[in-house]
Amino acid sequence: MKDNTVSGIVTKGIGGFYYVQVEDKIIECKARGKFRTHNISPYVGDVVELNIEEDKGFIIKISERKNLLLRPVVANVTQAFVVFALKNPDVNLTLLNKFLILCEYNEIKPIICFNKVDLVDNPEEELAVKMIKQTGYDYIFLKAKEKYNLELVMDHLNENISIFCGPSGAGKSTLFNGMVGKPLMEIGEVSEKLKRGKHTTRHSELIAFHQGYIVDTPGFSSLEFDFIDEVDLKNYLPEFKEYEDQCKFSGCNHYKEPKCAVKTAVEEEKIHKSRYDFYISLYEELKGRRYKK
Ligand SMILES: Nc1nc2c(ncn2[C@@H]2O[C@H](COP(=O)(O)OP(=O)(O)OP(=O)(O)O)[C@@H](O)[C@H]2O)c(=O)[nH]1
Ligand SMILES: [Mg+2]
Ligand SMILES: [Zn+2]
Repeated sequence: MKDNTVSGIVTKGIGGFYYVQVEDKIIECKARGKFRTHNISPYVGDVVELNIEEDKGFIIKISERKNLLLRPVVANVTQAFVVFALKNPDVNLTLLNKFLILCEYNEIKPIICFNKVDLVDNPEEELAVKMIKQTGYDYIFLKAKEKYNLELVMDHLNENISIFCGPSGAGKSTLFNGMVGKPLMEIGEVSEKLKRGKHTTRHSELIAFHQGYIVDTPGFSSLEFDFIDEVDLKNYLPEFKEYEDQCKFSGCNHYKEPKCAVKTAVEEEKIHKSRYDFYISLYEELKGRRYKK
């Protein structure tokens, strides 16, 4: 009997089976019983070791994860295309900023994709675009439906595990399918979204693409942050960094402290007010939650 151990990456998990890419092959695997008894599951994105016994794979080891996103569950993500439509649906700034916090927290590089630029007169004048410009993050204007600028997205892929996140209806699947060149995921109509049963992307799957992997995800509209301590929140807004050394108090939370350089930068319009207002409202929310416990 042939018996050997190889390593690969989990690209899909359905009904107790895991599909593991080993070099250029996908091997259908089961996880060893010990994972079930310890309540540990391999996730999409996990680097695993498997035993191959007569063409069947058994996952025997999961490598330590760089990170683990929970909604949807994907491990070891290095880059996120944060997709928001400039219209239909309108940009929810709070949600956009929450995605960015989540990226920073997980050490994922975000690239903001402003989609549906065909629906606005001047994308540069949109509040969300002005805000993002001041963060220093990379951003791309897209018309996913017309495949306009998709090559800019592809140029950023490199050897990453890239996720596409953003609210339902933003155009993630359209973008994703347009790049891959064949429909992998169902595309839904915004107007149909409220009707039961008519929905779109259901599970995550890693797809080998260029030198890396891309993941399509279900849309989400709210994110929880209970794992972040309010005093750490400031570390996840990178444009605050260059000012915080000049705050009067070391460890300044840029909240009610006097002589705060971050607040001055907001007044001088060097930091976008929407980002600061978002920061304060999330800071207060996290602080309030902690005292309730
Ligand atoms: N006007 C316009 N519509 C677009 C564009 N890109 C996508 N759409 C439309 O937006 C709708 C939603 O697109 P999807 O790709 O399904 O959006 P999604 O982000 O994957 O949505 P979920 O899977 O629900 O999260 C579809 O009707 C698309 O045809 C665009 O560039 N311009
Ligand atoms: Mg979708
Ligand atoms: Zn400060």
